[in-house]
Amino acid sequence: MKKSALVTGILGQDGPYLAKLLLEKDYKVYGLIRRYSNPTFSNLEYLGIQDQIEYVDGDMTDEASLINVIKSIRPEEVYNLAAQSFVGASWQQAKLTTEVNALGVLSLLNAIKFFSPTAKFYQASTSEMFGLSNDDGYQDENTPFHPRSPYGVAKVYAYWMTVNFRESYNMFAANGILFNHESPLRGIEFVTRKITDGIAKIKLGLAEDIHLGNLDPKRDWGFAGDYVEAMYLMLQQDDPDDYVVATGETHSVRDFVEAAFKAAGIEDYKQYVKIDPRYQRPAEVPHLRGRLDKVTKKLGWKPKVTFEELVKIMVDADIQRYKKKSM
Ligand code: NAP
Ligand code: G4F
Repeated sequence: MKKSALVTGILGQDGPYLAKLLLEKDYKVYGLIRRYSNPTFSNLEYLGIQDQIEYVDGDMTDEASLINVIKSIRPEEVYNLAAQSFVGASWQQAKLTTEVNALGVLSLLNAIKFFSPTAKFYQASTSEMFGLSNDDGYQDENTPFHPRSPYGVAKVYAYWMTVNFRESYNMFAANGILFNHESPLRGIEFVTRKITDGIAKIKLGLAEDIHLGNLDPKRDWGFAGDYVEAMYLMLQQDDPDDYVVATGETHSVRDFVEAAFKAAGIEDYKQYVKIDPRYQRPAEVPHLRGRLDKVTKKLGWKPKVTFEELVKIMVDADIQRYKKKSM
């Protein structure tokens, strides 16, 4: 019998990479999708796996739909990747962000507790929970949380609810505290993809500049394809636990801009970048850098793709995409 896994957020960035990994390991993969007037399967198509997933209908804000899904498929593993994941939008849509990212997780945990209590549960927690936390230059599993956005606040709730279900009901519930991870499948509004997409347009004469907010914040950026392996490994352990997943390196947004223009063969980037206050946030997370000792020691996980390789992969993919479109 094949092992079965339910992946929420299957149409996003991480969902397709994780689904591909699980399919390679011979899992039966169910993907949760919500009603949408015009859903896009383009990320699954990009990886060539759109026909290998069994799609199930549900929405994180509709508890009954989650109960129906869990009751009907009783998956052995549940990866909860669904979220309103764009930090910038979370000030405008704080309540929606809370309903999906916090209360939605409670609903899913309850559905599992009642209808598939032995299922192993993965919660997509985030370095945004650290926010403004005091640290020694790194954040790890013991760093206190100080979220800076409604997104971060909602994720802290979901983190603790996951811990609480583990401690209260003896469920296998694990948090992956993932630092920023990117890829050619990254949503276009996130800064890395906005930069690489913008550079591709500039390179091919389709745009003149890129409008960005604050270039000073530092992030620990890795490759999404590496990070889904850590998610999988967390659920293969005998005991549930929480893990930071990161590269241990940090770079500013400015560094990313510079490296991406360089990867596209454009040396003098400054003339193409316009600072636009519309993209600055009411409260910023200035510095993220994860310490990956625990995930390396306990799970044997390490990132494979370097910062420079990641930038190049993304720039090349966007240039190819626009070249294909124009053919
Ligand atoms: P993403 O590309 O934004 O994907 C999120 C997915 O969630 C989308 O497929 C979206 O569906 C789905 N979703 C949103 N609201 C929903 C709802 N009400 N019901 C059901 N599904 C809903 O995010 P990602 O980058 O893959 O990240 C995956 C998870 O990891 C998220 O929870 C994110 O917060 C977390 N995380 C990400 C990073 C990172 O750097 N990428 C780091 C740490 C944690 P639609 O396609 O229908 O919109
Ligand atoms: O790419 P971002 O929007 O990602 P952010 O806010 O770090 O959040 C991402 O990573 C989190 C993990 O730490 C995830 F939990 C979350 O779901 C998401 O995947 O912004 C990165 C930085 C910020 O400091 C932002 O202020 O880039 C800065 N920035 C500067 N100009 C910009 C822009 N961000 C965006 N999106 N657009 C800009 O024009």
